Amino acid sequence: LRSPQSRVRSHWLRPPPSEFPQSRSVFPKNPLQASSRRNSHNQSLARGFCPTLNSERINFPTQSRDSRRLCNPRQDRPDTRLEQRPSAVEATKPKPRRPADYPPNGFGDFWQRKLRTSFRRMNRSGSGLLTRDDFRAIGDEMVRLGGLSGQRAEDVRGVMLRIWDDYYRPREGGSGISADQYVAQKCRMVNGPLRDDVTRYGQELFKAMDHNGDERISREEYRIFTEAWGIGDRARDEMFELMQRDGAVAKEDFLSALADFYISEDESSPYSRLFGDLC
Ligand SMILES: [Ca+2]
Repeated sequence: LRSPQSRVRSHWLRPPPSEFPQSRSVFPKNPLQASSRRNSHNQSLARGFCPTLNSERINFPTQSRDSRRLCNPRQDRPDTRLEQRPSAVEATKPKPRRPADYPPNGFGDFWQRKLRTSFRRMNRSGSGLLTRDDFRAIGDEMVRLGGLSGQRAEDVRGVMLRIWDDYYRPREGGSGISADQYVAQKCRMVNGPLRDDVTRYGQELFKAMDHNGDERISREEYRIFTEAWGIGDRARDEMFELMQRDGAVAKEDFLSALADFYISEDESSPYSRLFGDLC
């Protein structure tokens, strides 16, 4: 008689060749059998079973890409084809350009319409004469809509008044400028100093828009800016989608859009509506 220990040991010993069970090849010779196994495998996948995981039920949606990838170790890399495909909005985004890269401006009618549109947005009083009071009113409105107080409120008001003093105040005297004077001023500058000024002007405006100082314009901050300037909802949503990345607008994207608006004569540019529908 064999002791219990020897029986346990014999269980792990390799049996003689004659005692091998009938081996079953994983590659059946019969093609019908192979086809049957493939079908069974596919049906298991369709039902959400994963044969390589001991047939446990996987609660993935039936036939989802994820379930098939989990069940097939060869497909261990995620499918990035959809992620690489640009969205419709991404496809219409113009390539960022520096102000100096634009060709000389010929003062065309379309470009002048853009300027008159921006003039109307800034002329909050609607008097036809752009004055310091317009910029004070815009600053006050941005503070009110943003619920700002203290130093931050003073900073926003200060930026708007500085924009008036540095970029719009008539150097020849007088309390304000008309739309014609505004356009004439831009015609004198667009092929010269405006190429630098538009970046500095945009940086100042960005400071007033960025209420929490994180160097990005959130959707809410952009809403406050457009409401204070009288820019319509449709243009607001369209421009934000064009400029945003990861849900907010970075400074370089805003500066690029602003430069396009003030310098480009391209009628197909989507940034033509940065200050709302053209007048
Ligand atoms: Ca911000």
